[in-house]
Amino acid sequence: MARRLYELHGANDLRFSPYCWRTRLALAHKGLDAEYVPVRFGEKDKIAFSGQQKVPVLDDNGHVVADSFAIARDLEARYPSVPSLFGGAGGIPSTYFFNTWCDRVVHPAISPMIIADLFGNVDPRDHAYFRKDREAKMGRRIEDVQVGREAKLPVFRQVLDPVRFVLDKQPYIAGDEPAYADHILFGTLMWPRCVSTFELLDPADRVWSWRERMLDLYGGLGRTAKVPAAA
Ligand SMILES: N[C@@H](CCC(=O)N[C@@H](CS)C(=O)NCC(=O)O)C(=O)O
Repeated sequence: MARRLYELHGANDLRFSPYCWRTRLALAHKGLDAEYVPVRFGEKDKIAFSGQQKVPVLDDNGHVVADSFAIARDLEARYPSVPSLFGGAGGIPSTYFFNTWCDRVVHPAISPMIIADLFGNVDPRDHAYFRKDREAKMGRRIEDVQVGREAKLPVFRQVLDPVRFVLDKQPYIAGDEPAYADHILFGTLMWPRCVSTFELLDPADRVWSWRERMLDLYGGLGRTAKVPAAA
């Protein structure tokens, strides 16, 4: 048996799923090794054993959990003696709020600025599925959504203001040390980084400096991730 993380796989070995990044960091934080199993959008059969259709899925020696937040909670419960992801059980509900805020507020602010770049880095075998699915949800052609993205940057940066405020008082979102709240937003920001050369953050922003520190954690897990070649 082994510990396996099933995660989304794009063209040219790019791994850009924000949720899979969260789980990668959660595993690294706890010092747990995993074998990474690439899954394309069109390979739902590979994760059928999990009873649902999305990645990440963690199969920990036959113990199967899907959904990044559920995986983090599960790792915390089953590996309590290694560094905590939540700073104790009391940290789970507030971290869940932060997870929900990232998914429901930060992701929609990023998506229109990178969706065509993302499409360009989806495995070509998944292009038809991805276009049909996303264009049905957005009601527009993928290429049209990204046009004029520079004008959307100020709104996105404004959205991150609560994070900026907190990082003025403490080095990490979770406090003095990084924990799962940091992995959540970092995963969110790895998604554009792994598909686009369009920079969302200003180097003068303390969110940028935080991301720099996060990129170097766990042996440079984020820093060494494959990113698209500059145009
Ligand atoms: N709430 C889930 C969301 C997982 C999710 O949406 N995963 C995407 C990859 S980023 C997926 O598997 N999508 C499959 C599809 O769109 O067909 C989590 O936190 O893990």
